[in-house]
Amino acid sequence: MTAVLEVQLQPRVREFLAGSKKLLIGGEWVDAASGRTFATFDPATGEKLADVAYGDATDIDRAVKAARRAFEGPWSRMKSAERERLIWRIGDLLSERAEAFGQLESLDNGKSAVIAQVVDTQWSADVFRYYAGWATKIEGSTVNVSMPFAPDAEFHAYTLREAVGVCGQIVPWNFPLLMAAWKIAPALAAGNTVVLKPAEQTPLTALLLGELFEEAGFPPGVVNIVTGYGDAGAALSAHHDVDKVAFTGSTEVGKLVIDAAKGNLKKVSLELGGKSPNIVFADADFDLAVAGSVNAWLFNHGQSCVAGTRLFVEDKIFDDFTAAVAEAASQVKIGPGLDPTTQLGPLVSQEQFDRVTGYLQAGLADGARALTGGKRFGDRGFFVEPTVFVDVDPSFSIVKEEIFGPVVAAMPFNASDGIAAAANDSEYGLAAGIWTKDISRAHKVAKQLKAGSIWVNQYNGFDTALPFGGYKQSGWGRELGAAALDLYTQTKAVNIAL
Ligand code: TXE
Repeated sequence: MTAVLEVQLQPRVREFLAGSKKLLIGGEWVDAASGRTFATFDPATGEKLADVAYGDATDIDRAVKAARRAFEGPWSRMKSAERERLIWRIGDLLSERAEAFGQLESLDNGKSAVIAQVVDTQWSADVFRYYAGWATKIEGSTVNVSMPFAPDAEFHAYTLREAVGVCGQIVPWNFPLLMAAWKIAPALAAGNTVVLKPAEQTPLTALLLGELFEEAGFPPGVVNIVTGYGDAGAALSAHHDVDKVAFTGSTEVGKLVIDAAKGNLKKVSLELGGKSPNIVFADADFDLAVAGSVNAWLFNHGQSCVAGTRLFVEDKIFDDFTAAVAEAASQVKIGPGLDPTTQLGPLVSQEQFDRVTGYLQAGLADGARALTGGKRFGDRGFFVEPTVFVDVDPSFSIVKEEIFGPVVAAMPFNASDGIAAAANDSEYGLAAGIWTKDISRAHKVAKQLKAGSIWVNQYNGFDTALPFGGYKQSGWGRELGAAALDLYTQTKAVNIAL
């Protein structure tokens, strides 16, 4: 971090960075049982930002016990209207402190502080407020029962929707605060307690969020936060007193979570990788589609599970369109997230930088041509140039695999051949974009695509009320909207003989 940028930090961020970063277990900030810590880094410089408690399986067990005590105790006795008030308060506190959260997220993750404030933090606040509203609206139903083998008997039957119990939640580093909000808010609204395991690359905003639960007046142990590495995530997935595990991360680790969860058959929801198609027809509004397509693969530096990284462009406009996309991408301002003029920050870590630059080399070695970019940016920090590849084949790794960086592979298509088969030619199925003025074609293609979210004449069109999740190897279950409550409730049928 340069001295110039350092002076811009909010007092709360300075104070937080200077203080010790412990685990939140049972309402107390505690060291890891082992006493160990690990470092988190500023990706704009590669320099150490802070040391954080290194939670492991022992700490996960302590946190699960605290979550169980809270679940069986004060939290289950609390009226839903009171839960609603507490969860809403988290939303308000996040909004009030959005600038500090944005700065801290920017320092830890590398993304623009402005985006982290306006998108990550304010949306997280909205997510808490949205699910606060649901706390008082989760209902069962009465059911007509007519048992054929007891024709003269009468029954009164109904369903109860109950909390699942203790929920383990494992989140990644691309949207550290937002992913925590997506998971914690619906879990609390449905009456569960939580053990959150943030990503080792970006543990800081989860800890700052942890402070808000005490301030808002939550009973101790309702939300527990254990910072650490994959071994802590594995211990949480395997723990026999955890009733549900929710995971966002790589498909590879998602499969490990399923295996670990088998021991007590805990419920599992997964939000995994993607290689989303973004389809531009020749009749689309050209300028809108160019801007939207750049946003589709470049937002969050391409470190987004929904990134539209397979750009299919109708052959008639392919050369003009890809040239315009490359030109727009080459104009993007690259720099540290704390600089308010920055549009593209560094990748999150050395590991991710190596991974993405490895794909750039693989693409070029396979014979792809970079219309712009193709290498690292500068010689310090984890910056990579936005890269538009053409002359690609579906067999190339840059077309098949999730890169999670600012890299797009563009391919022409002939509209009379249809586009669904090529677009669906992926093991993933998270999202897709369609750009056309022909509304009937938009509906037809939307129906043909195997993906959980379809955006027409826009990309990244998220809303808290809209369910989000993947087809195929992009995941299990749906987060956001009312759908997320299905992940965090179970149904009990009560049948009374009258
Ligand atoms: O993910 P991991 P990584 C993809 C993206 C990226 C790649 C690797 O392609 O390049 O994954 O990223 C915890 N049991 N996505 O290695 O390892 C880990 O500590 C339980 C897509 O960072 O999956 C972290 O908290 N948990 C994705 C979380 O899992 C384990 C977002 C995610 O880390 C564990 C991130 C284990 N055995 C990466 N091992 C998306 N869907 O948005 C690690 N973890």
